[in-house]
Amino acid sequence: MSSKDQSVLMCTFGKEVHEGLTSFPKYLSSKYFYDEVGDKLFQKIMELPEYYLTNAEYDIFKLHKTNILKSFDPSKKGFDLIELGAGDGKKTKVLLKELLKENYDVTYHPIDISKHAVDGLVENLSLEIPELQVKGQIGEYFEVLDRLKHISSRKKVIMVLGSNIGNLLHPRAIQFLKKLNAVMNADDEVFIGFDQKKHPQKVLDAYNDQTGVTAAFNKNVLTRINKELGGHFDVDAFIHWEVYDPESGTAKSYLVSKKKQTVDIDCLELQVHFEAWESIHTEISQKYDDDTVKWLAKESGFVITNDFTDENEYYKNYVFKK
Ligand code: AVJ
Repeated sequence: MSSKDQSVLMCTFGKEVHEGLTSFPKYLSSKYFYDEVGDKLFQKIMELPEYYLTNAEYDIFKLHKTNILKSFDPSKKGFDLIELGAGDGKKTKVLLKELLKENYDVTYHPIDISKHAVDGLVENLSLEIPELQVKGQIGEYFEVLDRLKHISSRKKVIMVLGSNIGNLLHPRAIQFLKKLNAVMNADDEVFIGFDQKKHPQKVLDAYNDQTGVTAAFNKNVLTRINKELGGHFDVDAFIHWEVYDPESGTAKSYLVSKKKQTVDIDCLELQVHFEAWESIHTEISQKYDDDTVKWLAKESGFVITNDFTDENEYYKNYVFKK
């Protein structure tokens, strides 16, 4: 990334923090969780017993890898596998190893908003699967889509795993899927994970673990404001709070101020006032059912051609085509 890109990203961060913390009710975007510390905390989340999503998707890959790959490239003509929000690529490696074993001709393009994650993954793959062709890219979902069009003239399979789409409210999810649709050719497909509705307690536990890793992850956005924007948040003056609405399927995370307080953010020349028990909304993690996914696909010009689930049916991966 050039230093210009970096300063643009930094300015967007400052602008959005200003916007969110001067709004009522206050909010911050969950995309800012992921700095170096946030990446590590998210990796710890994925190892938590309560955070069933990662294992469920991992199980789907283990269970259905042969059929998943068949759906990607049935006649082994070669294709480009693009992963949006690749992170540490742990689950994807199951597929990547199988792809090579079965002699598919593939180039893997992991894309992530975190430079740290992309660099780490590319390095790790060069050691663990040296035969694999890898081209990492850094960027945000919406912005990176424009670059995808020109990635190659072969078939493209675009993966969005981890129920990452769940961070978007339905209208923005549709906007995102429409944009994906627009850069795809008739033959291309999307392989996308949607966490399913389930016992509300199971969802709540996943986002409010016993050991407090999720709380630390949520609070890290305040630490990041301290580090990058000269903020003076005392993170212990906030609690992590999770709610889940079984009707809408929306899990929401908040940071709640334990007291009336004023926090300076030097670089923004901003003083943020909190009433006692005032909240900052920081994340949504949407849960789905088949009808909702069908509706999202239809609204964005896709049809569902296949789906794969784990034995508990906690989680589903769907294949979308134009
Ligand atoms: C990476 C967005 C899928 O919402 O489940 C985990 C992030 N937040 N614990 C999710 C997250 C709190 C995660 N996604």
